[in-house]
Amino acid sequence: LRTNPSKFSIKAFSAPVLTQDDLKKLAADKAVEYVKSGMVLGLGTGSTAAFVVDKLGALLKSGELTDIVGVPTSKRTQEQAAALGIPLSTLDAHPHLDLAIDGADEVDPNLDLVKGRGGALLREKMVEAASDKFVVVVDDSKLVSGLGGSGLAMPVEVVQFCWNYNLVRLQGLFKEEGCDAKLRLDGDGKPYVTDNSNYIVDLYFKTPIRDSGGAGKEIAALEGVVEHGLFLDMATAVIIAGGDGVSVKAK
Ligand code: ABF
Repeated sequence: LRTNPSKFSIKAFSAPVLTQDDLKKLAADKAVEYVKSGMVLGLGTGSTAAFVVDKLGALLKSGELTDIVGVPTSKRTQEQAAALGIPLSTLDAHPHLDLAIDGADEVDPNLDLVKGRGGALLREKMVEAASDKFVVVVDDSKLVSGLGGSGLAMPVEVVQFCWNYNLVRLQGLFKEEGCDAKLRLDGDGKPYVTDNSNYIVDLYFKTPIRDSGGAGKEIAALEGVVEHGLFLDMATAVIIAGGDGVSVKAK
């Protein structure tokens, strides 16, 4: 069969441009495939995790999922899930979770994470550490070659008592690495207060953290530090949505 090329015109099809929210939703939809009826679930915080919670609510409503219980990682998520009719619980009542799904701020090639720019790091770490599986949902803007390498905040939750004392001590810890530390402020210029009534000191590294395990231990050793945003060796899988589609990296 021969065709006369001159008779055919080639139409240029341009793929629809996906927004960052589209990518977050794609990752969220993929993560929800891990959820089975009857599971106790850790519900994450942040805009990507919110898509997960929305989807869980929709699947409960349609009857495709039944008997799930959610343990929220923040007051925001608690309110969102309650409004969607998702039965809620706590670590006190459910100290062992089947699966937690949450977003992240940075993901490195080992699937280690920086989390907590949304301010919910303490409850996130408690809930996710209590889960059999921890699935992370991100768009590909969160991928870094080394943690702290994005130049954005690595949060540390500190008690309010003498917060400046701890700010100075945190500033001193990684001075040689050119790291700066700042008290996080809210939109009104007042100290940002977490769900646990603590403050947050954000660390800004100029280059990726050389030894994130060691850094985490040094930070945690300071009295008055409640938790830090290095989530090391916790993720069992990371779902990444990008222009080329959704991929899953697992340990
Ligand atoms: C939570 O939400 C946090 O640990 C992280 O700080 C943030 C990510 O938010 P988003 O999905 O909106 O980028 O997962």
